[in-house]
Amino acid sequence: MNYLSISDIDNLNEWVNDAIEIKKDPFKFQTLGKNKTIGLLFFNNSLRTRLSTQKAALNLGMNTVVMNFGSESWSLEFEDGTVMDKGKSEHVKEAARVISLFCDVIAIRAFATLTNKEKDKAEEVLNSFVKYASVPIVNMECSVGHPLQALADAITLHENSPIHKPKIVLSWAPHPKALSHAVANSFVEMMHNQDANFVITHPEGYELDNEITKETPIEYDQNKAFENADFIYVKNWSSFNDYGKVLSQDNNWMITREKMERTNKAKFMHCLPVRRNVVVTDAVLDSENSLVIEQANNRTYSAQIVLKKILEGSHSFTKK
Ligand code: AN0
Ligand code: CP
Repeated sequence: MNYLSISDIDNLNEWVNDAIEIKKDPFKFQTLGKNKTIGLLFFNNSLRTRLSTQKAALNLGMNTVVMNFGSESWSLEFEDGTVMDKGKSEHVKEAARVISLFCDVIAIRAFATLTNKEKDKAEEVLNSFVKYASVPIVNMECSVGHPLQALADAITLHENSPIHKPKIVLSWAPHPKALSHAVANSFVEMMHNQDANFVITHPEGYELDNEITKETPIEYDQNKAFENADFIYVKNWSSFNDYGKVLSQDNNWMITREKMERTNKAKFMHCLPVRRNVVVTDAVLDSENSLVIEQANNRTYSAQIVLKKILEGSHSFTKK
């Protein structure tokens, strides 16, 4: 029973509706998590994921423990059969089994290296915990996906949907540092389970993994893509084909008020954290059409529905 990717959601519409119900009465299932502990393991920084997942667990009556693996724990070895005579102090084989003694659910954040495509695709950290832990695992963003974010985005889309079938645009925007594909990938996978007119727009060379995008239309002209859009979902990612490279920082791709005026009064979405006046201008981010704070708010309810289903054991998650 794990929550590792969007494919672990058996019925997106049902989960979104359940999450909206929980949002109305967040403490309704306070006894479900009594005497259960979730351990949140961070190999990378976080604001929203760390606090909202704890909040979700607390709402369900669970206890929470958190550990930063970058600074607080022993550095872990993941390779099988290595002679551990260098920097790594402990093997994940022991660590995962020991953490399973203290925690009933383990949630993990381990970003892509963006230097080794094959290694990133293998999801060494997440999959090692799936293999060696004896409790359910929740993905708090791995190399290829961020399914808690995409579920929160599905809730936010549902709450703000127009009466007609919406046009939803995933737009790349510039950023000075190489960022991962995880948020964009899970958003695309989630969109495949939605009834929408979905388009991706990015400069040439920024194609996402076509095993994930499949038949999704790509429009290389951002202005054209924005025409008649109801939602503009913005994210930077580095090149996938030229793996982890920043090919362009062209600020013509930044989201501005002028661009938003081409849309059908579209709502602006971003997972946060966002760099102001690099990815999007102040005017757009501060406008009434920005949903970014509500997206962050829905992180609690996306985590809560996932944890509720794990605690109830009522759902056939990825089998261990
Ligand atoms: C991360 C990313 O792009 O994956 C986390 C987003 C939720 N963002 C940054 O590192 C700025
Ligand atoms: N959106 C998101 O996951 O934010 P954090 O990186 O702050 O957790």
